[in-house]
Amino acid sequence: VTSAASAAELADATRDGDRGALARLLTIVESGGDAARTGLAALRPVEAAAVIGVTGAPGAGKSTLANRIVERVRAAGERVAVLAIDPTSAFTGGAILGDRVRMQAHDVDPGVFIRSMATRGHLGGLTRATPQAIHVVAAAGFPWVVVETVGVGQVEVAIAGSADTVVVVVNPGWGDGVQASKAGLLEIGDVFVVNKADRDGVAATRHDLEGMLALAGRRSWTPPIVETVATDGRGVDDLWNAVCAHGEHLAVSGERESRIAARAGAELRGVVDELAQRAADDACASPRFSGLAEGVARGEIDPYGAAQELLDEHGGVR
Ligand SMILES: Nc1nc2c(ncn2[C@@H]2O[C@H](COP(=O)(O)OP(=O)(O)OP(=O)(O)O)[C@@H](O)[C@H]2O)c(=O)[nH]1
Ligand SMILES: [Mg+2]
Repeated sequence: VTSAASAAELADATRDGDRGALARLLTIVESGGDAARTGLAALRPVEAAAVIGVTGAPGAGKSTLANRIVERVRAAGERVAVLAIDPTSAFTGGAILGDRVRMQAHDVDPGVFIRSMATRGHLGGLTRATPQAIHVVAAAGFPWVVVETVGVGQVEVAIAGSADTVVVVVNPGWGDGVQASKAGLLEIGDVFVVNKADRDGVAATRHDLEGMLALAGRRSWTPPIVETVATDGRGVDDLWNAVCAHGEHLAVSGERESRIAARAGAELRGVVDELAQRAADDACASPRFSGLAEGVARGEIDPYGAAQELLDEHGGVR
């Protein structure tokens, strides 16, 4: 357990560009609790980073494309952090190792910081931890953040959806467009990428996407569809141009503020969840818990009444 004082020290060191401190602070932020609270308080205020979400089915080429985006940001002379969020990694460890190996080219570049966010089975905690990790890397001097999430499951899709620019990656063939629509990715995509365009079925997949996007109705921004071969870099200029065009759109439409607010909303919701969970844990650790449980078992008290007594005893959520 890291003390509150050292979390504040880590925050100072992080602001001064200490990468080790940054890594440790991110671990604290993942865990939540008082140390996270102190560390984040010591970091603020931080100018919001430009966040690019990259999402899509497992194996679609998200990491390879994220790598390409990192190259473009670096070519523009800006510093960039990558947060790779993989819900399965806690169990296999394999995907993250693969990401690290693939992204190794950037590991020697001080302008790039790569971090795998471990979920350790607490997927819900990522709703809070991801926006907070974005604050932390922004404070450490990375104005660009690429967030990679697998586009399956509500939490991952919500995390991807609160980026400033959401890049949805599909592949040709296998009805990927339909998969994307089922996962709720059509609604959140600002730029669609048909990656692995070296394979058959690109035109059909583009056609599917166009049809489904048209059905989804008009928005103030019409999401472009670009074709890439992430492995050899083909089409990556188109992707980067589309991302930059969307950034322009966010700036002129004022939509960037609403994206930032949406991210803050997700963070706030996550913190409320964390505090409520902690209050529940405290209440159930009460010495009165087992007695009340016996009362419920004997039918002497209803479970809601018993729960209320436990929560009242602890004065609610602190
Ligand atoms: N043929 C071909 N293969 C690609 C392309 N892009 C990526 N790949 C390969 O597809 C595999 C998966 O790529 P990743 O970038 O790891 O995909 P991912 O979506 O990050 O995968 P997960 O994080 O495991 O969900 C790797 O073997 C890549 O080399 C492409 O455009 N064409
Ligand atoms: Mg990946």
